[in-house]
Amino acid sequence: MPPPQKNYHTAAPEPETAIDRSHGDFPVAGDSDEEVYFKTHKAPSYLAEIEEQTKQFVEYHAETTGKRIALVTSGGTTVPLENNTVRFIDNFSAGTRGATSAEYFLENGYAVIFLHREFSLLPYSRHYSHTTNCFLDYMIEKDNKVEINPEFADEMLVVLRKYQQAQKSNSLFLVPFTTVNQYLYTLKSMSTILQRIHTKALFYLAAAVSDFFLPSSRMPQHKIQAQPSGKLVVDLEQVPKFLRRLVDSWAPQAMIVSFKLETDNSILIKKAKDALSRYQHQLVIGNLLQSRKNEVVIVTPNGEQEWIRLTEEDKSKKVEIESLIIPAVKHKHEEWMKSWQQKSTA
Ligand code: PAZ
Repeated sequence: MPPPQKNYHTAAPEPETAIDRSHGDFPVAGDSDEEVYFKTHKAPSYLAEIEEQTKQFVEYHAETTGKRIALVTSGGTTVPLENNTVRFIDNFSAGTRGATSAEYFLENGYAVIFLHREFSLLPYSRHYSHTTNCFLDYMIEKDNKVEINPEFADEMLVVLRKYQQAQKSNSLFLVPFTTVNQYLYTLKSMSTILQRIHTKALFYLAAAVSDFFLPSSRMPQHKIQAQPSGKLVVDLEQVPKFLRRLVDSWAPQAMIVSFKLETDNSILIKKAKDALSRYQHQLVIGNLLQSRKNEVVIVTPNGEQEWIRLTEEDKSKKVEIESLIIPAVKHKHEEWMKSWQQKSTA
């Protein structure tokens, strides 16, 4: 059994919360937005430890199992409005897509780094941790002891075995984030570490990352007080587009799959295509907020669109759409690895 993973808590503000202005407010001309971002925002205090554990995880699979590694991002990032954070902006994502996909990646032979919003859904425990699925509802009391309700025991045994197998084989590494800053720093570090396995790395970016944020240079240290105007006006800036960096320099050989969420069906495909031409990565999975659990569209750089839809029968059998998405992604990843092999032997 691998040693138990250490828990990091990302939801509490950093202990040292003073605003660091030592880097100045004016970036050197010529830096890209992404470079400016990392120069003007502090790395999370726990990052070095997580990097070390990630290196061990990647090295273990590179040397021992030879498994491909999927970095799955999941859940929503927050945008703090104060350094000692009382208020923050958040989004709807519960991490269902990410946690469910992580399970199917494991079933399909991948090792998984699960970069997730702390307290959002996790692979395996997700079956019992949602508020409408309280784990206590699965228990009964018998002779003064707690037991699993026999009605659910068979199903739970299946989940338990898969969970224990993932643990025993050291195939699942959980890494939390809360804020958009923690997410960006951690993603950057992990991508650089994953260069070790070249094309065997797969990025599956299902997290709902904030598009706007409050730069640390303008963040008040303490709780925002009532304003004389009776209003609170928040002036946010655009989060730099890190996907370009990921593709160009953080993980140039990895296969990169991003998600595109829209609420208007008529623009979904166009937005997916725009993302592919802007970032030059390998796959966009488009989904609509309203129907994301029942249908998605896989869009490739050459314009192919493959819809994956649950049939009525699938729905009645409680088939999860991720069980269909992951084999399709795995297939594309195999093609990606082959194309690199051909390039290197040509
Ligand atoms: O976490 P969840 O299952 O509730 O939602 C998943 C999702 C819609 C956030 C994901 O499928 C997705 O589209 N992520 C990318 C969002 C975006 O930045 O467009």
